[in-house]
Amino acid sequence: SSSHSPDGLHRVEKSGQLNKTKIAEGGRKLRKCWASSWLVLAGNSLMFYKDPKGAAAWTPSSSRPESSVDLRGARIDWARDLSSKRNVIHFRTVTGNEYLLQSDSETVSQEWYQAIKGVIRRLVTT
Ligand code: I3P
Repeated sequence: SSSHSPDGLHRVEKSGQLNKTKIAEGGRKLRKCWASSWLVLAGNSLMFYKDPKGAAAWTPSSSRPESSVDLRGARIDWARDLSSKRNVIHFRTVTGNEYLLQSDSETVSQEWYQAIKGVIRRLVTT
């Protein structure tokens, strides 16, 4: 793929829909609030957009992210006891923000896990 993020500098590694809930902010636990979100992985960031509800794929210039997290120093693993849902990714930023990311499709969750992990690893060495 050769599409670009809104700043035009970073190649989009991956984009797509996942279920998301933030579970901690700065190390403080939050009440879960699961919602569908459109994710874009580009550069050193994971960006969360309003879910386009399948009507149209996200395009780089169409909108601004609702939020964005820095992947430098972030950690990712499979959530084991954090949810009753299946295929749940546990993602933590260096600032203590934590998210659960989930798809009913094991393949979709696996692809996101590998893509995010790949960027985190790459950032360790750059
Ligand atoms: C939560 C909601 C979540 C559930 C969470 C509940 O209740 O049902 O879906 O998490 O479980 O507390 P509420 O709607 O009243 O906020 P999972 O679906 O991830 O299991 P938890 O409190 O055990 O985390």
